[in-house]
Amino acid sequence: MRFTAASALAMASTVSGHALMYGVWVNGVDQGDGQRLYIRSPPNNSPVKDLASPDIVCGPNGANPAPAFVEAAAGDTLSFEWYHNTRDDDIIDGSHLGPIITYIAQYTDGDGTGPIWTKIAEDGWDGSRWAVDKIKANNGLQDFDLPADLAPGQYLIRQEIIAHHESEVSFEANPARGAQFYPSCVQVEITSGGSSVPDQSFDFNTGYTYADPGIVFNVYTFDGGEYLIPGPEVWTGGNASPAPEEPEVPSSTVPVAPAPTPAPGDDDDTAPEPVFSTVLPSTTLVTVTTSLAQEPSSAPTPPAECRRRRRRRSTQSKKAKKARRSTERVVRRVGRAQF
Ligand SMILES: [Cu+2]
Repeated sequence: MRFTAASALAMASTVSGHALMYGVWVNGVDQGDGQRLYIRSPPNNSPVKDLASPDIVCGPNGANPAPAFVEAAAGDTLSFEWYHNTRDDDIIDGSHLGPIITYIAQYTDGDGTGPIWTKIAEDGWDGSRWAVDKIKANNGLQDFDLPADLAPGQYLIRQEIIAHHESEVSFEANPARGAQFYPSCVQVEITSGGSSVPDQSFDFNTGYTYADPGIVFNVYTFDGGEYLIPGPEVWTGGNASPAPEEPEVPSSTVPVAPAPTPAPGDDDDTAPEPVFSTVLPSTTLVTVTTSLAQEPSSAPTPPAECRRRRRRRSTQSKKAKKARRSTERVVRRVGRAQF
């Protein structure tokens, strides 16, 4: 488009709420700025809304491989870090309520279109907060665990924020509105793991539709009940049984249940929503938020790292070993550079 004063104004106002991915943490260790290095970063923080577009998969720059990969092992905890205009700012406008969903695919140099994706994590509405509320309170970090039995190799991991502030109508019916997708594809090399290969064959251009109640969704009239996260169920191929790796978890730590447990009584329709696994981390995060209140948004990296470490204390013993191991992990140049 031609750049005019009018379009500059339009952009200045519309850019205000959006989000971009900055980088990746592996077991609590910052892997550094990954933009255009190991992330196929879009040119700006604007959303994608057209479900028929290849951009819905990895964004407008999704067909251009980045020069590097982040290294991790199966079972590692990854944190994808988002921001609004500068790192550690307000992350995303508070109006942009919605879920954060994470998918994986075998690595491709292509744009990610086609039936290649498998959902490995999702975070929607937990009965009181949206996933977006939580990353805003968590310095932009969205945590998820890699499947414990994931096979080694190169992958794309796609995480998206879906913002619902204009999604009471579909983009198809009104291109001025519609759900806003912020997809970001990270190049990851799994250096060690098991033998499970993700196999859901999900295709965003056909699997996400405007008939999906989790896509065309009115967040303003939402009754606070159940929100149906778009896409397939989370793949459990690598996690069918819990990994037998935690002899050192203190008894005060609440064990992570493999699945929500049915409420014992099941006799009261007005009872709170089922407790999802996301509730535990969110309680931890609230504490941290208050202690962060006066941190300047331009704080240098070391304090930021301290803050994040504190947040993880509940799982510290479990993660400590891994964190040490991953300290030496660096982004490694792999394969052909494509410039
Ligand atoms: Cu926005």
